Amino acid sequence: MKVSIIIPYHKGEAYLRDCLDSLAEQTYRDLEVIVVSDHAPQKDLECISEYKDLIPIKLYHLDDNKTGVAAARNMGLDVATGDYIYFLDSDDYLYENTIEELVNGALEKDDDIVYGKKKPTWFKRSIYFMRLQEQQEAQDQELESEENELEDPELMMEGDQNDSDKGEGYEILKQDKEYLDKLVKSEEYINEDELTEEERQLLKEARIRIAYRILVSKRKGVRNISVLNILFKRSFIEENRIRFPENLKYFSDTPFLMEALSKTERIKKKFTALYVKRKHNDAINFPSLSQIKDPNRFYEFIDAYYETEKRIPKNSDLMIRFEHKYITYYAKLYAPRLKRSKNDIWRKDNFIIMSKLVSGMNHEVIKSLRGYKRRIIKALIKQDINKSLRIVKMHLGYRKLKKILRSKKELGKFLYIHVFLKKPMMQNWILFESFFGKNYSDSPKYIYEYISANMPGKYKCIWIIDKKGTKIPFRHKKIKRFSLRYYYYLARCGYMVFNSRQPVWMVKREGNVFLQTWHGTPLKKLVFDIEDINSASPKYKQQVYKQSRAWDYLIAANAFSSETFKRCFMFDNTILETGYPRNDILHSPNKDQIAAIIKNRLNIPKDKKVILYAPTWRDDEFYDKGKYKFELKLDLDLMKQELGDEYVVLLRTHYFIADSIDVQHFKGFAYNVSKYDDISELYLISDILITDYSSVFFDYANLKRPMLFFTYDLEKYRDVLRGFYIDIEKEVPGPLLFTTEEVVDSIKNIDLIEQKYKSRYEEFYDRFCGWEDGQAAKKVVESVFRD
Ligand code: C2G
Repeated sequence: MKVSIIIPYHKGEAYLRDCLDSLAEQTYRDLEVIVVSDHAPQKDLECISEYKDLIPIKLYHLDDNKTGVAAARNMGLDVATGDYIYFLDSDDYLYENTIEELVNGALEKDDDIVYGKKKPTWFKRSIYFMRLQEQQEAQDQELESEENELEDPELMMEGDQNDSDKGEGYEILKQDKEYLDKLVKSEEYINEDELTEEERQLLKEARIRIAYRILVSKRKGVRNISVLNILFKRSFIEENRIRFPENLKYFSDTPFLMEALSKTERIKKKFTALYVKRKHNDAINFPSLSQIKDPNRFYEFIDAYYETEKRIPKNSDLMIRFEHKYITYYAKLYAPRLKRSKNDIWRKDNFIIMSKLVSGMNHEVIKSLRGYKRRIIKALIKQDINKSLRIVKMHLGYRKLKKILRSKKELGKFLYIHVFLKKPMMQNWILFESFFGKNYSDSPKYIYEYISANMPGKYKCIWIIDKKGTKIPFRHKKIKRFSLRYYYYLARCGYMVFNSRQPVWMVKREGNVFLQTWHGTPLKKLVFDIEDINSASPKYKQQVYKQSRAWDYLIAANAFSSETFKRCFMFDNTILETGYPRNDILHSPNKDQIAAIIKNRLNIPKDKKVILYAPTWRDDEFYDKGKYKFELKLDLDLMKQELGDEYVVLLRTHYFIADSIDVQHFKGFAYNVSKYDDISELYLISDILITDYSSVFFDYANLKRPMLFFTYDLEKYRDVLRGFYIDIEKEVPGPLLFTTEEVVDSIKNIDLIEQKYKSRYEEFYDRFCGWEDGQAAKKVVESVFRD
């Protein structure tokens, strides 16, 4: 049984490779892969020939006068010779047994259609399967412990009882819809030979009903209805001449699938066949069809309805369900736009076109509607646009109110937009934030102190600080992030000095000056330089793009940062090439006195030298959004034993880390300084730095003191998670170490290490610290606060 796999291809070679790799690894081998190029670049297509020895692959080209997924898939259908057809998108990939599962499913009862399950992801293949394996291992461990529990005789008995319960009422005779639906959903094998004709008919209807529910009605909106991960018998498609409507760009799957559902006699669910649907993470430069914002989408939405209506019988069960779906989608998505859209022509069009469409629908459908949907559709039929507007307004207002009453953040945002933004902006108010309000630190701190010391009284300074009791010098106001006052100041301050991203919903006001200091020389690839983002949502690039449009100034600590920021943020406002204000303290003439004070404050014995361990966070180890795990891989026992006489160790986790390291057993040797506000002050008191892939080493280098790199997971971090801008093995000014023994050994021989890395350190210093002269805050303030 040959399966023809049809892949339309337009662009995205890296994605296509993942896709073809997954085909080359299919356990089912009787394949015919048909790639239809929709005017793809020649150089991309060359990669296809590399797969010729691995899979039977053929390349076709759409004619010059044709374009789009629908036309490409139709061409694939015309040239396919397999017994089955399977549509695959060039940016997605499969599990190795996907096709085998589907074919086995189809062969059981000679089905026309067998559909599997889709798994959304934004990971490339290597990471996706790596994670899956990790999850599987964790699950296996859990299962093992559950199995142990099962040995309890009482639990065993309970299990037995359940099984015998299942036997009852197991026949199809019950003719109960719900029961049948459950049966179909369970994918249980049913011996149809033992059924009566009537029962068989009922079962068939249940199968189509479930398929419709899964493939159409459960899909969010109409645009997610898709033919992906469905095996179609080719003779079924050809006998019914089912094709994609080529005039549709976004919704061409809908009429095709609906027609197939209405004509099939034999359809089956096979959820063991999995399809990985990849979400694109760069909606700015490489949007997927669903990420494109196109006002024509509405007209297509309408066309797709008529196209479907043409293909399936009026008043059929399927059509009635489909009409429901359309009404729901319209009420949820397009009706609200009657209010939101500023385009009058579109609004009228929207109204008239939809009212015509609804008028042609089955009356029972309209009658069965309730609440908001009923009111809006009735107004549509009466062609009363003003009434519709009122209904939509009421509906949206009510929803908003519910949201506001449920969450303080929503209330804050509401006041921000409707009240605070309406008040005048204050040109002499400055809002400061460092690491999302976690502490008083980083460049915003040094800029604030410079302004306060040198321009007293000129500005009102407001700090976003979450931690109670944070000590901040000079006159200022403290507010908590996401408190009502936070929204108030976010709306009214003329200046903002932030070291990380601001909220996406923040409105850039006319005349507002936003100084983004950022928080490190980039080592890990950022935003548009990341090919596959791994722990951020697919919205990451889109959001950072929007946020960075609001930044008027961005600080670069060195020429490398300056170049990188321009590219990775697609930034074209002013870059301040001044060095980092946060590093001024490292060049301060009285840094030794400052260090003595800090050492004293932290109760660190004066006679001990200090090792600072400051690792970064890991994209793939987290509990929840922004809450990352950290497992200490340094053996503190060994370190204390070997180094305790001469050194103490300061442990400093990244601000994203939620775990707290327990140092109780290491009193007098290990100190947890993760909550200490300002890491620059910790650099000052440290004699040696141990770090990994954190930008801390760019800053610490200003002190020219020795650095060690504890990179126990280098391969994973560099090759799989993010990718680095510099070659960490060749360019960092210290050794890469993989065990505590190596770390201890290096510390014992720190003089030798310093000598060995001397020239590399000098090069590194010139490249990344050359601009730093202790005057960065002054230079920044003079450029930004000029008035
Ligand atoms: N940091 C810290 N403690 C650590 C690690 C980092 O206080 N254990 C602070 C340092 O100021 C550091 C900054 O957080 O410069 C950024 O930390 P990175 O580890 O480099 O990680 P990330 O937040 O991903 O920022 O352009 C810079 C990049 O965005 C990296």
